Amino acid sequence: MKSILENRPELARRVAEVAEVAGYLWQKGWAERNGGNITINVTECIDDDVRALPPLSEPIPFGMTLPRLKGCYFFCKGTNRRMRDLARRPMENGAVIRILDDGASYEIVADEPVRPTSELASHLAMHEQMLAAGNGYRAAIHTHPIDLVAMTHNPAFLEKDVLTHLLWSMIPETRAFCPKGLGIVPYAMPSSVELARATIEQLKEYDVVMWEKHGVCAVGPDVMEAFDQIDVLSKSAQIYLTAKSMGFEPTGTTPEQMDELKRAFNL
Ligand code: 2HA
Ligand code: ZN
Repeated sequence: MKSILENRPELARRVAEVAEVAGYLWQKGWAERNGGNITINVTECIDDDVRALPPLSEPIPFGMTLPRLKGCYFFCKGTNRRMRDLARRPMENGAVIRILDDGASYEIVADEPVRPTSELASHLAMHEQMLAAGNGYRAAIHTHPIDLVAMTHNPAFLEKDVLTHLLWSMIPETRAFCPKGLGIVPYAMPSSVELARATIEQLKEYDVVMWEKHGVCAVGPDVMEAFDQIDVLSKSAQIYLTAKSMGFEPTGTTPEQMDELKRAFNL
C-alpha cells in the first residue's frame, strides 16, 4: 500500500520526529502499555492530493467545537496503541486526520483507519489554543513520567507555582529551558472534555501542565521541544527525590541565583 509519506519529505520528517520521541518516552519508562499520546499539526505539509483523499472513516465527533481547526490536518497516535510500536511503525500505530467544517468532528484520511488517541479532545483543544495564541506551536505530548506524577500526590505541590519554584531551584537548566514553569490541573476523568477545558485554561500561562495523579502535557513548536520541556522538569524531579532518598532536604538555588539566571537568559 502506498503511504501518504511517499514523496512528501516534510511530512515524512515530522512523522519520523514523532516516532523518535515516542521511542524516548518508552525508554524513559513514561509510556507503559498504551500510555500517553502525541499529536502534531501537519496542515502546512498537506497538498491538494491529500485534500482530495477519500475518508477512511465516517465523521467522528470529538466532543467539542473548535472553529480554528476547521480544515486542519493532524498526525495522531492511535488509541490503544503502544508508544513503543509508534516508535517503530508510526503509520501503522497512528493516523492523519482531517477536521471537518463543523469544527467538531474529524475523519481519518491516511494511511490506515487507526482511531486517534483517547485524549483527542484535550489534544485538539491544545492545538486550537496554540492557533489562537499565534505562537507557531505545532506539537502536543501527553505522557506519564513517574517522578512528576508522584509529586502530584502531595497536596502541597498542587498550589499554584509551588512545584515550578521547587523544580526550577534544583538545577539552573530547568529555570533556563522551562521558563514558564508548569501549571496544575486538578484530577479529572481521563479523556474527558472537563480535563480538556482545564488544560487549555492553564496553557494560557504555561507550556507544561500537570494532570494531578495522571501525567503531564507539554506543547511546543515541534515535538522535540515539547519533549525537552518534560525532560528538564523530570531531571529536576529526579534530583529532588535523589536528595530526599539520601535523607536530606535539598537546599535549592537561592532567589538571588535565580534572579541572576533570569537576567542572564532574558527570561
Ligand atoms: O492514551 O494516557 O490518558 C492513554 C492515556 C490516556
Ligand atoms: Zn494518560
